[in-house]
Amino acid sequence: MSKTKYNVAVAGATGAVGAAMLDVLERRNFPIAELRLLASERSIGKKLKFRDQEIAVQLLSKDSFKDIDVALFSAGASRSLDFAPAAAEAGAVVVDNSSAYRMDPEIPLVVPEVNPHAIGQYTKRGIIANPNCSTIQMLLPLKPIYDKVGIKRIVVSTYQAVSGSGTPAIEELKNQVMAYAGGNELVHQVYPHQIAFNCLPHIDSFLDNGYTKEEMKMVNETRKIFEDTTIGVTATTVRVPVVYGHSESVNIETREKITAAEVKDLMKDAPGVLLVDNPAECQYPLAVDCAGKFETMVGRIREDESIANGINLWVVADNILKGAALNAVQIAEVLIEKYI
Ligand code: NAP
Ligand code: 3JM
Repeated sequence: MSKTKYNVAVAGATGAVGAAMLDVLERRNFPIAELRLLASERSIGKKLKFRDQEIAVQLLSKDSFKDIDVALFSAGASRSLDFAPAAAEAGAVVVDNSSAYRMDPEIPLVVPEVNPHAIGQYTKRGIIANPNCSTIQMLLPLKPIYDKVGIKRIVVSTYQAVSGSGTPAIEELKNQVMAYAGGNELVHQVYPHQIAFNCLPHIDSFLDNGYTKEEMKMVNETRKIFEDTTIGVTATTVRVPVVYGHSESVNIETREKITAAEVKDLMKDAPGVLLVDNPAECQYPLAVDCAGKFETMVGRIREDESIANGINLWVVADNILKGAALNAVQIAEVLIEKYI
């Protein structure tokens, strides 16, 4: 640490992820001198609470970043494209939560427990990308397995919470549940279909290969973070009527044999991972238990009896915390500890 306190900007401070950023900065006691809160015209003058202060929200513009050391962005991909370069130009290091820069070869894509060494590459463009929520929580438990026995292929299906689509989606689910209970018509705007009492195999837009962008984020980001272009990944991403917490069924084929007991042992020491795996007592990771928690929960670990070297895992994390705000703040912590 070269300074004792840092000037931090949060772009998208009024959103679901922005609010979690403030919460995480406070909970982890990030050393802040000035906190600058930025959002759209709609929020100018609105006040947000941080520690014992009330801070007024300012308009996000190219001039917002004078004297800022770290800029945390979660205002959507097009705002990141429009304003992150200006923030970097002004001398801030940007940690971007959107998909805008993730696959740019000059921009590091980082999960601090998995590839912290990549953070040093921020010097190229002044921007570090935060991976997609579903990728982050999958790679935490896979990292120690990858290091020990190698991973050839991953087959993942996700069960993703509506909070990943922002505050309006949470309202849509709640309104539909109330309408259903009252015998009224279910109205949808955020999603193309009813989300209450339903599962939508459709997150982000469809591509020519039949996959969604969300599915291809998991494929491409995994390869970039593991620095392994040979790893096979296939994903099906599904929106489910859960408010907080993404769940994932992860099936892997390893290069060498590993037993379920050995995987459980690895999980006990894996950074950021909490092993919850006692089926006899009905204990396994649940979305309703992960809300507000920093750990990624892993359970239902068992051998895939259909192939020689296969393992199944059930992985659950708070998509707004480890999937977005916490991971971004952890990157900022490494930055101030080692680099700025
Ligand atoms: P949200 O609740 O809808 O909040 C959106 C935020 O962006 C609000 O603060 C909003 O400000 C701001 N914003 C929108 N348009 C703007 C503009 N033209 N100029 C300045 N600010 C603008 O969404 P969210 O769930 O927090 O997600 C925000 C972004 O974070 C997403 O679009 C995505 O890129 C990223 N994200 C990443 C992950 C991940 O997996 N890493 C997960 C979720 C989200 P107002 O309140 O003033 O409108
Ligand atoms: C999660 O501006 C946008 O369209 C953002 C949409 C979005 C993203 C994204 O693509 O950045 C919403 C929720 C993500 C993400 O993490 O990839």
